[in-house]
Amino acid sequence: MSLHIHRAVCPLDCPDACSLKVTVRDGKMISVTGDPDHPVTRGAICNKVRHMPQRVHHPHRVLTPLRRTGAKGQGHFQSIPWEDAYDEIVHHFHSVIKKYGAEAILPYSFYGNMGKLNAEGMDRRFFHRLGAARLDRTICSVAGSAGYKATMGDSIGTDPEDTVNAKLMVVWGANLASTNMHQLLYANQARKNGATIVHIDVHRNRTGHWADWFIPIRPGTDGVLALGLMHVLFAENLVQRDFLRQYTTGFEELEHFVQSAYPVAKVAAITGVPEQDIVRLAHLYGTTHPSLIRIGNGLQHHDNGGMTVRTISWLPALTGAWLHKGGGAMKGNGGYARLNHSALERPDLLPHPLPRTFNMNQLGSALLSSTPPPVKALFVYNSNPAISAPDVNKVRSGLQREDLFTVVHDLFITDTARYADLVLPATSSFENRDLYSSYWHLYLNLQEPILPPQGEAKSNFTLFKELAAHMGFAEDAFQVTEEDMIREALLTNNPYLQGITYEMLEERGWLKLQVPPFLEILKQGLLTPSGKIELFSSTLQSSDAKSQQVKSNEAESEDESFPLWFVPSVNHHFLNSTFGNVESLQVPEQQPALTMHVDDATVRGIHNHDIVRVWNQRGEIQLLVQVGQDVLPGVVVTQGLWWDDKFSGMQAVNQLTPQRLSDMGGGAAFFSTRVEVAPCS
Ligand SMILES: Nc1nc2c(c(=O)[nH]1)N[C@H]1C(S)=C(S)[C@@H](COP(=O)(O)OP(=O)(O)OC[C@H]3O[C@@H](n4cnc5c(=O)[nH]c(N)nc54)[C@H](O)[C@@H]3O)O[C@H]1N2
Ligand SMILES: Nc1nc2c(c(=O)[nH]1)N[C@H]1C(S)=C(S)[C@@H](COP(=O)(O)OP(=O)(O)OC[C@H]3O[C@@H](n4cnc5c(=O)[nH]c(N)nc54)[C@H](O)[C@@H]3O)O[C@H]1N2
Ligand code: SF4
Ligand SMILES: [Mo]
Repeated sequence: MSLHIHRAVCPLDCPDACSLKVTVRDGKMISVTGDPDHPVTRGAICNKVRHMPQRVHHPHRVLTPLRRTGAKGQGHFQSIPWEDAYDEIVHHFHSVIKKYGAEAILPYSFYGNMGKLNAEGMDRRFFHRLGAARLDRTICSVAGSAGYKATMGDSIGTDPEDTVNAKLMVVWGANLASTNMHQLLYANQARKNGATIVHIDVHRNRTGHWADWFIPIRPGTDGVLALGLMHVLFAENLVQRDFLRQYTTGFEELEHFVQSAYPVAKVAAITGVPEQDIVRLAHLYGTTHPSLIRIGNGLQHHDNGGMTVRTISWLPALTGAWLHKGGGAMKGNGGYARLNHSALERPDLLPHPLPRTFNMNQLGSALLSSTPPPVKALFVYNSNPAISAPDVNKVRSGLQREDLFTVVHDLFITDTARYADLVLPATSSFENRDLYSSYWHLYLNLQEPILPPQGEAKSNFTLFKELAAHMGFAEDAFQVTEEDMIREALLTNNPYLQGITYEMLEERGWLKLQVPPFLEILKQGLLTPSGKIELFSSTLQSSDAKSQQVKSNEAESEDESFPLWFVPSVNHHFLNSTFGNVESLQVPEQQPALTMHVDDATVRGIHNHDIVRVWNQRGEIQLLVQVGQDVLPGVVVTQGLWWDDKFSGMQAVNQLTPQRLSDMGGGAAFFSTRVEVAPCS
């Protein structure tokens, strides 16, 4: 018997990017815990990843390449050798390219594995060289990132390790208790030292129950609330004018604008937050230091997501919160860890003129479009769009096309893979070497293989490298090892990465970026055009404050004959759709449910625990209803991206969500959805 405890990295799309201790017995992962030595993980991990062995050694893992034998969507496959799979792909790609051009081939991927080499490395090189259509990877956080960048120049904010010093933490549209547990642990520490925790959300979920003060708000109106807070802060002179003069642009314009356009009564009417609560929150925010705003994804999955985050990101400048250790704001800190992306992705391999680009939020339309050339081949990896993409009925109609050649590389026969012509077995991240950064904390982590590849599984890195060889791509870009590529990624002029080497990562497992205190960054100058914090930016005209006013009032593009706002967010025990097939994690989630206000239920004759129909112009699903007071009237919430086969195909919540793009960055508008609900007859 052999028993080893290895250092590892959590590969999931989660801000915490935990450092793990994995026990491996006779080549099998048997337990996973948090690394007690990692300064942020500090021995704690979520329940999901403690169940990682059940995922890695799941009896349904795909262990060989598979060729489809039944109809698309049915999920019938037979095992084939890798060489046959490669030959088939090469044959199809060549014939598509000959007839329609390489732009008729579309890669579709996201961050099922956050590893740099496996999510944005060899795959990108391959598709660039192929000349395939490009994919704009917009499904997660681009809208808010664009909004935040308009103010701050980059995705940089407060170091989470400093936030234990905060005396006020505003958790805004983030479900920390489920999605960022180590920020919650810092908040608990801060609370012990007297901090107040405020949660602003459309749903009193785990985070709302944990917070000291939960403020329910109407969906998509957070920007207006922020403007109302600014109104009070300016009116009562709770702003730091020295800071504003020194480090910001446009504050006089902003002051004038909020004073005239956003009186508290109007803000209360739009947001549903009572006037006295707006004033109380403004006082708390204006008088407490250090104060931190944790900006979540709930804000940016709306039509107005960019502008909402942009507006909220003005607040810390008004009170000078950036001056205090642990104060400021945090939306994403990915800007600090920026690696050498051109070395990783090799855009120099792209043909000229550049191939067309599809926005991943509009995959359904891309597959159904008749604009030439049609998409004739689709290559999906690190993602499960038949569940996670907006308007999945369109996506599935596209996947159903007989003339579409679809390859899916995954660990499982997901709902997407069921439509594939070829399913290729992917390794788990624990079978690979890769480099990880976090979009929240400031550490880089190195993963070395601690398990052998299961069955005939191959990593994305190996798959695309070998596919390149089969396509006859002879460039150096396809001859490298994982270690070479990590070294290339680390060679950058990013000042925060200076001094970090492969050898040091190999020796210690993780390293902290060299990020100075925020005031220093401010003094050096931000990446905005003015180098300052831009309130009313020079790149986005001030007129979009007007569009904020209009857009925040309603989801103006949704059909108003559907009276209820539908917010389908993620759940506690899955990671997007990942883990949705792990029984020990399905059990605590019970079943897909809809949270509804008692007034909305009563007028519809709906009782607690009824099964209800939820529908709009795009589709219909059925859910178990939970009637109560955890949402405002007019709002319904469901959590979790459940797999189809678990509850007879009626719960894919994204049947109802729109492909519409947000105001900035082309982001997804999952939460700007309207529906009607009725009891099932
Ligand atoms: N357990 C678990 N953890 C995860 C994930 C998971 O699926 N499960 N997913 C990971 C990924 S990819 C991401 S991007 C992050 C996302 O994590 P978060 O940033 O927490 O984002 P969400 O959970 O999408 O939404 C956060 C909250 O926004 C609320 N919300 C929706 N609309 C509005 C609104 O208009 N105003 C306000 N104030 N609140 C609103 C929702 O009710 C929800 O509580 O989590 C990561 N971590
Ligand atoms: N209704 C609604 N929809 C949403 C959201 C929401 O809040 N509400 N959140 C959105 C957000 S923020 C995000 S980020 C997206 C995420 O959506 P997806 O990118 O689809 O993420 P997952 O559903 O976790 O699927 C990831 C897949 O990658 C596979 N995978 C893991 N590791 C590897 C690997 O190394 N190689 C390969 N080839 N495959 C691997 C996993 O097995 C899994 O099937 O979902 C979005 N969809
Ligand atoms: S999912 Fe998040 S909290 Fe859980 S182990 Fe991974 S990084 Fe840590
Ligand atoms: Mo995400």
